Amino acid sequence: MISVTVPELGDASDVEVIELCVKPGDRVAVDDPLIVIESDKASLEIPAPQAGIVRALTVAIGDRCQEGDVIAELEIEDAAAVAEEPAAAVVEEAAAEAPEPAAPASTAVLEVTVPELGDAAEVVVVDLMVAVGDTVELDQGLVALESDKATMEVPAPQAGRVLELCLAVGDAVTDGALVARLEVVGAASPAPVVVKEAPAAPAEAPTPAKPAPVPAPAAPVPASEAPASAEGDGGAVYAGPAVRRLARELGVTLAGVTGSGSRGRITKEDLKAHVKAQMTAPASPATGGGAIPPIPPVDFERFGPIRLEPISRMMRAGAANLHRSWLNIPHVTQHDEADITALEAFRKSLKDDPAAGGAKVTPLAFILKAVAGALKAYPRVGGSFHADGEHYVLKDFIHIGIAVDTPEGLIVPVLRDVDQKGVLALSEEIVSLSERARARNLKPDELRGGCFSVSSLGAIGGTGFPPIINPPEVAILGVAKLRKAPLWTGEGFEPRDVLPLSLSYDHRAINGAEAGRFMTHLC
Ligand code: CAO
Repeated sequence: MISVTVPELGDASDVEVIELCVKPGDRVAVDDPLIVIESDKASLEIPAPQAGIVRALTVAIGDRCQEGDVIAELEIEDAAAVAEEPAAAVVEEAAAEAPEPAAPASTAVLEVTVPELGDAAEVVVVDLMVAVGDTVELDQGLVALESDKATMEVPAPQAGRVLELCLAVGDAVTDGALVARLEVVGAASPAPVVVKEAPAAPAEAPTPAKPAPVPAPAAPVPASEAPASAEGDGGAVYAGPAVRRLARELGVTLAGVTGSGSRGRITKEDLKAHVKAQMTAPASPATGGGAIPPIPPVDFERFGPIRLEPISRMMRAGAANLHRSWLNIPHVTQHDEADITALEAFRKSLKDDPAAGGAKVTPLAFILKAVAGALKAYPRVGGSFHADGEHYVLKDFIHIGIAVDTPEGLIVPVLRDVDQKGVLALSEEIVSLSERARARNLKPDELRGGCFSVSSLGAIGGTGFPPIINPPEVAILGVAKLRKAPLWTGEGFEPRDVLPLSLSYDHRAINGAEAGRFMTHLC
């Protein structure tokens, strides 16, 4: 039996389970998808690492999980073949009937939760008393919790092995919060713990010679060590993960919030009060700033029949990112036009060129190549502000994101080392990335690390638009529709292929002269 865990998530701290692709008892081949998870940026399938039979899914739709969390128990194919069907029914029976202790060493996963807390609405984790992989005795303390009045331990409800610790020191938790997952021998006992699934091997199944290898899930990052958010609120502030998540959603820097909890811990109420205070603070016309006046809600039904359409999670996350960028970054947009007559003639000639192998080559591949050249000449345009606020990051690589329009919303996959690739390779990559973006099949790695983005609306139309910067990048190129225009050659007007380009840049990072030079170089 192996435990399948959430892989490295890159920038995403947690993800939501949006689809279960299998059920207990299903036989899966290697790489068959088990579940689909979704972060703010993308959806990701977690595949079966080996062929086998799904013994248990330890997550449900809507659950949030983190890197290293166990999502399924898989009996690997060889053992599964000996065990024979109907595996699922046997597992369910094993869970329900709690077989005799004499039965071969079947294992179950116990979820240990925070017990009823009485008066205390919230307690803080003050000590982790065990580590992942530790063997624990019945009643051995797993974590220590502290309310305003007392300290308590959450004991192991059965002897077993710690598969995962789900809390970190400093977390604020309430009744029922998941503390740990324990692997125990035999079926799980009932209360006080919650047993989600009992992935026990069938009674007839041979016991593996060695204990099942369980990939050690990554220990959760203590809240106090959580990576700083874009707002830079990590590190010194004292707040639990739920409060940090809410702060990120609201775009609030926790460092500016006063905590009313014990030892200055910031509660959700503190955060809400902070936001309220900001919203109601009077704006001074002389100095600017202050709260943004909200747009009052409208009862649209007063004007005619309406329909409500759900907004996808990706659209909502995208909206928050765009809003944050628009409000935080002083955007300036520089417009220009490139005469790409020769380039277009060459591109069209590729259609009949056997060397191109029938590849779909659009102007975008050439634009990426040209941008890579311009970024080499003007590396600040591909740079980023350092989180310390005192340095600027110059990158010795040229990775460029492309905005892809998908039914779920806008997504920006990143092409790596664009300067080192040819136009045909880039063309293939654009097609592959955009197809996979639309099929929600991109890997987290393909969505990060960009130095610059290109948003091409050229196939759709328009004469130019100011694109919104995709932080931590400091510049983005908007591409509008190529058109035939009469250009003055010095002797007369000639019909030329003209491509409108718009560069939005962060004026704190790049000054106008540099942006102008970059655009001239690009054109
Ligand atoms: N002017 C005129 N025609 C253009 C053009 C331009 N600037 N750019 C592309 N075209 C043409 C292509 O050449 C192709 O025609 P042919 O097949 O005859 O050559 C056609 O338009 C369709 O191109 P495409 O859209 O399939 O491919 P692409 O490489 O240009 O773009 C991608 C790929 C993924 C960027 C695009 O499909 C997409 O999603 N664009 C939308 C991006 C977006 O939404 N940006 C806005 C972000 S801000 O809200």
